[in-house]
Formats: sequence, structure tokens, C-alpha cells
Amino acid sequence: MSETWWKSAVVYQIYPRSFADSDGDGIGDLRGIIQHLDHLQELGVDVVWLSPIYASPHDDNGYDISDYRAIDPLFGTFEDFDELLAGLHARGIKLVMDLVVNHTSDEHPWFIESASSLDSPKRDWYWWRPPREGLEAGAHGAEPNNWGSFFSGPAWQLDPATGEYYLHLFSRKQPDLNWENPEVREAVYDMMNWWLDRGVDGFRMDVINFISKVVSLPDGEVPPGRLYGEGYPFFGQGPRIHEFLHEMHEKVFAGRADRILTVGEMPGVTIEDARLFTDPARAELDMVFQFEHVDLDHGPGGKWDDRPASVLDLKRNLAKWQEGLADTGWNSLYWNNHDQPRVVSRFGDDRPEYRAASAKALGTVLHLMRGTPYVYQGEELGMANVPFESIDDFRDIETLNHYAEAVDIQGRDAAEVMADLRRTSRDNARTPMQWSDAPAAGFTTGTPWIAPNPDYVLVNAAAETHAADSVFSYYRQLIDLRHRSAVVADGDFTLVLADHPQLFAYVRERDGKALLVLVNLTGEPARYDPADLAGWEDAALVLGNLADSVDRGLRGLVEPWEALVFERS
Ligand code: ISL
Repeated sequence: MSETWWKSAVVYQIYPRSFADSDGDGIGDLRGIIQHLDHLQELGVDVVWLSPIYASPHDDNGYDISDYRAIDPLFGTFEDFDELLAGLHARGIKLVMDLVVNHTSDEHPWFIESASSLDSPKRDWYWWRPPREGLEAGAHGAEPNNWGSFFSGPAWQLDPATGEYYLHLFSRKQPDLNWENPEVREAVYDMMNWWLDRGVDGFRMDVINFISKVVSLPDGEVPPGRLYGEGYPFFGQGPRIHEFLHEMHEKVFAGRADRILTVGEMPGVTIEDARLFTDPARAELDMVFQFEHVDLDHGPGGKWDDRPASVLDLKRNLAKWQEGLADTGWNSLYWNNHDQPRVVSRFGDDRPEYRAASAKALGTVLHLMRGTPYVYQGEELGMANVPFESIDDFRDIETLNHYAEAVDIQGRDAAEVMADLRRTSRDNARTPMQWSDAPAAGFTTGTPWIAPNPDYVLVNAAAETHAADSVFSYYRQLIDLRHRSAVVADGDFTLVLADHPQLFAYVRERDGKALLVLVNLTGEPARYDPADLAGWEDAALVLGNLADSVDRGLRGLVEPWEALVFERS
């Protein structure tokens, strides 16, 4: 296996709670995944990234882990897990686990022991601090610093038993581990080795760029209109981050780095950071998830503050990353995951007449860039955002906490806040996978933990897997193209028609072979001057997303949401 096998690989993310339920309790499980392995094989993906399946109180759907070496009974047993792993391997598909080690659950034995007394041997495994000087524990403003949690409220929780606060960048049930302590790092590396020894093929690492903190934990600036200070400058790419990841590489990956895949989830990273994290010579990670393109439609108020992103914004940003990691490092490419609203509703058009075409157009742009593409469950069907009607329709802690803070504390208009949630809530990605038009979308025979998108009667796998013109069939072709074409896997990238406000167009090139990708990311016809694409006159159409995408050459016109791929050799 080549050292960089993942350059021609496509990864599929499974969010187990919402993928398939085998036992009728309304929650997806491992046996549900086992029952749908053929779906993955037909699509042609090379790797599955499985969101957390470990023991957890599920305050944040498993991103709060109480035992890293146990399967949560909700999802199944180790027997099920081994069967899943074997089933994937038998189909030539690797399995990458989610690694959540910036924090644990507050129900993890490490935290319980740490909280038990001021002089517990594990006290220093988490970030405990006394109240702010001069203030009583629990008094208003007595938190050790002014940071806000990502899930609303302060980033500190008081533990009345010892009178100290602990840091939690996410929910109060997700205390941050103290990576300064070498025992913490050893315990994490041990656990990672244990999973790799069991046969898993790598890790997706949750907010791994937050693990090194400025130890003095200073107050952050409070942005206008916000309640809390910004801690990011003190934990995003903290002082020892590269040291920790290099150490992890030495202690866990060394000797097997060629067969595994490591991808760090890194909100807020810049190109310069990403080059450092993914430069093979530095031996840290294979690739990172950056967030710039999925933050383009966020205004100054953050993720709930809507600011439309233009085609120009989107392509300039993605092209910048293509160029930035051209010589050193590697991009991961994604539109969707379990934290993002559905791309077809966000940068496409989910109305019936354009849903499939725009889903395919967006898929084309993403899959033919240089990098490793990730497909989030349901994206291959063109699954769309959900018409949530009331706050009771949501389950996500981030969403529910934001609603409570915005409406109850800040006094904002409830209807306006609901509109923000409908557009941006993570639950848009978390409704059940749509398998068929059977009740509950064929996801469960019971009552699903969150209601399916009512469009499942039309948008579902049963309708799409064997339909030649479906989003599914088109994704298959895109994945197949990456497998077959060294130009797609490893060619150079050049943006063309760079200032065109509707077209996202680029050329990939390697060893004298080249592809031209020409995609209209709007619902209006797009005109261009063929003279601007000189040299492509005789190229042949190899892929098109519309029923009548026949080879008309470069005719100066791209239909609404049309995607065209030409080849020149
Ligand atoms: O979705 C977000 C809120 O807008 C992001 O800030 C998200 O919280 C961030 O990308 C980190 O995400 C990861 O860690 C979280 C977990 O809730 C997410 O599901 C996970 O992907 C805490 O473990």
C-alpha cells in the first residue's frame, strides 16, 4: 500500500444514532450499519469514519465519552463491532474511529476521581481553578475567566464539593482534559494503540487543535453584542499543540502510519497552520478539517448570524486552500458532516426542480478538487434541511441551549431565533437516514429519536440506488472517477474564469493529461467567452449532471446548476 493511499480514497461518515436502527428502539446501532454495508459498497467508498459509539451519557450524542474502551449498549456489543469491522474489511473498506480527547464526559471515572478532592491524584487531569480573586465561589462573575462555552453560558462549572470550577469548552458534561499532564497523554496514547491493535484504521480527531491551552487561561476580548470573552486565542493552536501531535505520532502511529488515516478536526485553522499540521516531514497528521468555507455564510455574530455567501466567496476561498496546500500538506474536502446544515439547502437549491441538479453540481465541484473527499450520510441522496416547526422538534444541545439563551436571557424574538435554528441547526444533519418511503423512512420500526424529514417519501435510497439519473448514481460516478484518474487523485489545480460570478471552474493537470470542471452554481444560465478557455476546443465531455448534458463542446453557456467535466490528453 502506498504511503499516501488516501489521495485516491473517498471517506463516508456515519452518525450511528441516525443511520439505521436494527432493534426498533428508535436509535441507530451497529447492527443497523451491518445491514447496510452493501449501500456503502455500491457507492464505492474506501473508508468509513464512524462518529462515537463509546459508552456515553449522550449529553452531546456520544461526543461526551465515559469509557473509551466500551461500546455503548445503545449501539451494541463488541461482538457487533468486530462483525462490522470484518464486514467492512471484507469489502475493502477501512474503518476510522472518532477520537474525542479534548474532553471526556463528567461521568468518566477519570473525572469522577479528579473531582473527588483537592488532592486527588487525578486532580490535575482536568482544568480546576478557584473562583476569581476576591469573589465567593458561585457569586456572579466569579468564574476563573470570562470565556464562553461553545454551547452557550460560561465555560466554567462550579463543583460545590471542593469550591473550585472546572473548564468545559463545550457542555458542562464535557470537562476539558489537561494535556499538560504527561499521565493524561500516556493514557490517551495507550487507548489509541489499543484500538489500532484491534484492527481499526485510523482516527478523526475531535477539536484536536484545542488540546494545548495557555496555562494561565487569561480573559478574552468580549465581542460587541456577546455575553462572554473569546477564549480561542488561548486554546486554538495553543503553545504545545505541535509538540503533542508529534509525540502522538511517535507513540501511536509510528510503524503503521502507512496503513492508517489521521484527520484532525480543527475549527479556526489557517492555511499556514494546516501546512504545519499536514507536512509529512513533521510527522503529525495526514490532513485536517478546516472551517473557512463553511463559515463564509456566518456574519459577525457567529454561526447563527446569517450572511449569504456568493459563488465568488466560495470558489475564491476553496481555491485559496487548493493553492495553499499545493506543495506541502493535503486538503480534506467536505460540504457536510453531523454539525453542518445540508449543503443542498445551503449552497444549492432544495426546491424539487433543482434539488438533484444542484446536489450533483456541488458534488462535482467538491469531488474533483485536489484532496480527500468526505461524504456525510444522506449527502449521496441529496438529503436536504428539515422544515422544523417548533423548538420541540430539536434534540441538539447546542441548538436548545442557544434558543434558551437568545430568547430567555437576551430577550430576542422567538420567531426570529427559530428561523436561525431552521437554517443552521446541527439537527438538520441528524434526522434519520432516508432508506425508503416506509414509515420513519425505513430507519426504524419503532419511534425515531428525532422525526425524519417529511421529504423521505420522495428522497430515499430505495428510489435512488438503481435510478441512473439519481444523485446516488452520480456520486458513484464521481467516486469512480477519482479511483480511475490520477489527474483527479493527484493533479495540480488551477482556478479558471476566476472572476465569473456564477461559474466555479477549474483545471486539473498531471503528466500531460487534464480535466476541465465547469459548474454553474446558480439557478440562472451562465454565459462565458469560450476564448477564455483556449486550448479546450477539442476536449471531450466525460461527465455531465443534466439529462441533456450531451457534448456540445464549449458553447459559451452553462445551464442552471449544470456541471460539465471535459478531458484533454
Ligand atoms: O458545530 C459547531 C458549533 O457551531 C462547532 O463549533 C463544533 O462544536 C465544533 O466544530 C466542534 O465539533 C466537534 O466537537 C463537539 C461536538 O459537539 C461536535 O459534534 C464535534 O464534531 C464537542 O465534542
